[in-house]
Amino acid sequence: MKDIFTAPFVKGMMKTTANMYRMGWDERNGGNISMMLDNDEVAEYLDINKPIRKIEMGFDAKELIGKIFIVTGTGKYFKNVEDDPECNLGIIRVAEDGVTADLLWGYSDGGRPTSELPAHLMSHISRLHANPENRVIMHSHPTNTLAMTYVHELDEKKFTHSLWEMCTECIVVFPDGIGVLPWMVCGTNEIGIATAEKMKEFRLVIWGQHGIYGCGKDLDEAFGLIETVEKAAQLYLMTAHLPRVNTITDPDLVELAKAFKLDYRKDYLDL
Ligand code: 2HA
Ligand code: ZN
Repeated sequence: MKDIFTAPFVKGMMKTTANMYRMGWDERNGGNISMMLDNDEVAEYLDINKPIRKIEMGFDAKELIGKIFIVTGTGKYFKNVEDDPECNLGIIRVAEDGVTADLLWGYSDGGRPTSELPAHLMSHISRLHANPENRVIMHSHPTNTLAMTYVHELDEKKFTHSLWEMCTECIVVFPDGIGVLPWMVCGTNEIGIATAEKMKEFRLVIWGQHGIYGCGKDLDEAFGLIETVEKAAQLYLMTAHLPRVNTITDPDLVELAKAFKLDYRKDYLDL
C-alpha cells in the first residue's frame, strides 16, 4: 500500500487550500472543496473495504452511490490543512443507501465533511450531467466578489456583463457566464438544491452576500475560474466610483468571441 500522504489528491488539496487561504478568500473556517476520486487510484493508498465509520448525510445522493470524494471538514480552517491533512480532510464514499457515507480516511478528531456537503454533492450530480469530466466543486469567500454583491444588482445577465467588461480574458474564461443566487441560509439542503439547479447551466454560481462556487475537471480549473472572477470584481470595485472613460464594448466582446471561437451567452450582450 502506498503512503496516503504522498497521494496527488491529498497533496493537491493541501496546496490549493493553502493557496486560497493566502489569497485571503478563506478566513477562519470559510470555504470548502470536494473532489471526486478514481476508486482504483484510492485503492492504491487505502483499503477501501474497511471503512472507519459511517456518516449521516441528511440528503439523498443516490446518483453518486459508490463514488469516492476527498472533502474538507466542517469547522476546519483552510490555513491548517497543510499541517494536518488527516484531521482537516476526509475521504468518503457514498454508501449503498445513498444517504450515508463511509469514512475511508481522515477527520481524525471525529470530524465530519463540510456543512455545505448538500451543495457540493448535488452540484457534482449537475456538473457530471453537463460534463462527465468534472471532478471538483469549490466554494470560497473571495473579498472583492463578495463586496461586489453588495453594490451590484444580483441579476445574472447584468452581473456577468459587468465582469466581462472588466478584463479581456473574462468572456474567454467563462463564456457561459455566472449564475447568481440571492442571499440564503447556508449549510441547508435548500441552498444545495438551488446551487445544483444553477450548476446545470453555469460553472460559476454567486451566493449573494456570501461567496462563490466554481467547478472544473481539476483543482486548477475550479481555482482559475474563481480567480478570474475575483480579479474582475476587484477592477470593478476600483473603478465603480470613477467616471468610465474607456471600456470593452459589446461589439469588442463579439470580436473577441469570434477570435477565440467561443460558445458564449449571446443574450447577455446588449447589441
Ligand atoms: O464552511 O464557507 O458556507 C464554511 C462556509 C459555509
Ligand atoms: Zn461559505
